[in-house]
Amino acid sequence: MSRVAVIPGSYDPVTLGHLDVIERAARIFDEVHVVVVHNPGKTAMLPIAQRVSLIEQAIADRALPSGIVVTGWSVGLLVDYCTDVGATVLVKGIRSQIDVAYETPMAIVNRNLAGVETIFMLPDPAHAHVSSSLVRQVASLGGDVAPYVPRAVAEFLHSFDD
Ligand code: COD
Repeated sequence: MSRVAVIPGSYDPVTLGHLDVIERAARIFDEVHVVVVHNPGKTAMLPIAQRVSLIEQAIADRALPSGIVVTGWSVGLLVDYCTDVGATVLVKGIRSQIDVAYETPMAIVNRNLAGVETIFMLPDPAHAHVSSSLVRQVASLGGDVAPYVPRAVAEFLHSFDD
């Protein structure tokens, strides 16, 4: 039986921290679904289709392991997507106690709803300070985001510079 995991996020935009978690999960699981979800608690910068496209470009550029699927999901519970694709595990990157506090109730609810377990993965210390919101802020103020994001995202964001 193949082991399938889902790695959900806003990915607005995808960062080197996200990619590190995706790459390491793809070495553990046979199939990894990177699922772009609208987070109602956040004001989105990019449409979901654009976020999906940037993740696909970043994965192609880095020659990540095979078995990675990238898609958007906006039609119901995330665990419904998991059930549809036969995933029994969600993978979440954990940078701090704040992430633990945010993710723990969702992990329990997702297990109660559909028996889907959540695995917390620690970040590469090199990227532990990186977040999409930091990238959005630096980009909006005209700073260089290249140290924090894959090349495709840096090029996309800098294409709006004067
Ligand atoms: N290093 C490692 N991990 C990182 C880094 C980094 N530098 N940056 C972010 N991460 C992790 C985050 O901790 C998170 O686990 C993941 O990457 C995605 O992060 P974001 O910021 O792109 O996405 P979020 O936090 O806005 O995504 C929230 C979800 C959409 C995943 C969440 O709201 C969710 O699971 N929604 C499901 C809706 C649902 O079904 N709800 C009902 C049951 S709870």
